[in-house]
Amino acid sequence: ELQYPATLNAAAELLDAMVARGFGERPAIVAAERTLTYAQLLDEANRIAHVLRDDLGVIPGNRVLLRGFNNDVTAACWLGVVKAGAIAVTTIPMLRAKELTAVITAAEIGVALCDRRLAEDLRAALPSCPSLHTILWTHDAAGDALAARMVRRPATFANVATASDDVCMIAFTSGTTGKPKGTMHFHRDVLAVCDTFPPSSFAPEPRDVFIGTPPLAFTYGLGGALLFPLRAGASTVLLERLTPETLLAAIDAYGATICFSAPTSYRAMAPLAGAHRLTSLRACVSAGETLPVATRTLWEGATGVRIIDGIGSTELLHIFIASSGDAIRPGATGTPVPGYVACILDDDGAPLPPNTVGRLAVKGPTGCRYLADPRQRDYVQHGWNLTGDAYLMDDDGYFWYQARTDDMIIASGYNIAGPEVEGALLEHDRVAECAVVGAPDPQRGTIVKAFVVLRDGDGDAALVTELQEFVKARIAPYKYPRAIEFVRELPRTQTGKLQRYRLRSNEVN
Ligand code: 3SK
Repeated sequence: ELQYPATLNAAAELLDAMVARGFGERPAIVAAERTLTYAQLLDEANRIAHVLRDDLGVIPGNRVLLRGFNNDVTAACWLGVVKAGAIAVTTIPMLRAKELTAVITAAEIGVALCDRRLAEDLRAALPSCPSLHTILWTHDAAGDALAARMVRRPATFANVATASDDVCMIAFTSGTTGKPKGTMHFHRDVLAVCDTFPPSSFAPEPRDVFIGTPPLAFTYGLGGALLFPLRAGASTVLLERLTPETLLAAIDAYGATICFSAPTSYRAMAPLAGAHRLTSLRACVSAGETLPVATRTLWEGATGVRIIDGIGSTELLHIFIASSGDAIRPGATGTPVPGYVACILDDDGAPLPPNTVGRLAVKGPTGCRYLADPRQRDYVQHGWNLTGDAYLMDDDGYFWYQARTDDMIIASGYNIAGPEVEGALLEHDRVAECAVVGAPDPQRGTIVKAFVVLRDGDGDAALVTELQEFVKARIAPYKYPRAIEFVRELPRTQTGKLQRYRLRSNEVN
């Protein structure tokens, strides 16, 4: 069992402790413009902690919004916030004003550190966010406000002596209804995820170089691109806006050994892999959505590197079921990560026998703590975290994904709530009714598909494009419906309830 001291600051363990252990001159973060050693990263995080405390009056327990791309500054800000005993609330760059407002309001954010390139939506959110009193801009051509303050502050900082069960981060997940839920995680949780999945799956070492696609604002990316490399004394390559082609090129250029990504990305990279050496790569992690056997076969055939599949959740912070090496069974996600236990329950919470589909239930060193949200009662029952996934466990204890138990759509590694996309579509004058579901797609696995009933007239290709652009302008663009089908009516029960299963199986007219 994992044991951590009662007084624990996760950032101090990931940075100060590593420098004290002799990692100071080793590269910690490799970014496009510069490389930061562990000592330099510590210096920067300390200055940020000073700016937060001494310039902005941030006190332990305050929530600080972080809005940036995957780069050295976002990483140093996260560490600085946690050193100061505050709570890091990272948001993915694509969030629009409406979504930012919901996050800022729910987390009662007072201070934001925001990349100037992402200013527009934060500015648009401001009038509806009375709690937000201070924004410091980074990456600002007109003068980087955070950097200007950092140079005036000391490079050493007395880390706040937080309790191991003080909250250090709140990660938001959009949930099935589209109303975001904040998931709170303790300092000890941050270390627990570093000390469970990575050592049991790919045993990171100081010579490892991590790289990957998920944003730092998604807990999958935070672990794979920051927490896991630092805990191992390794280095992480943080590059903005990676595409399949640039990720492959970067693996070679930086000699990356461990890659974190999602099935769609491995599928997109596989045909291009032949043009790259990829000799440094020793482990590829896939999560965020189920890994199709065909994608595994394609990637492994092209590169010879096996994919470590896993399932995690924002609620549990990181991966809790996975398989690696000879234990891989294509098609199965794997077995519980050491430290976690999992089982399959029926709708009444009773355990189901092997080979029976039911609700995946998980327990371990991390667990769901929603920020002031009654949905806590649905997610945690009798001590089990119910992830919302339907799974079966075979006779050998392997877990096989079946479907989502709710209406959440998982596309390209993102959780997308159908009702939120419906809400955006319904703002369009011509849309009378709509329903959004996940639809199978040969290239992407699952795509967002909208069934739309028009007020009048017929739909055509021009209207499809118009509706797609309309949605992109209202909510984060990755949520837009890649497919739109115009129908005369939506399938409903006699009591008017939408029959989503009929839409998924395309039983519409
Ligand atoms: O979706 C997942 O599988 C996942 C993995 C790690 C961390 C967070 C999530 C949602």
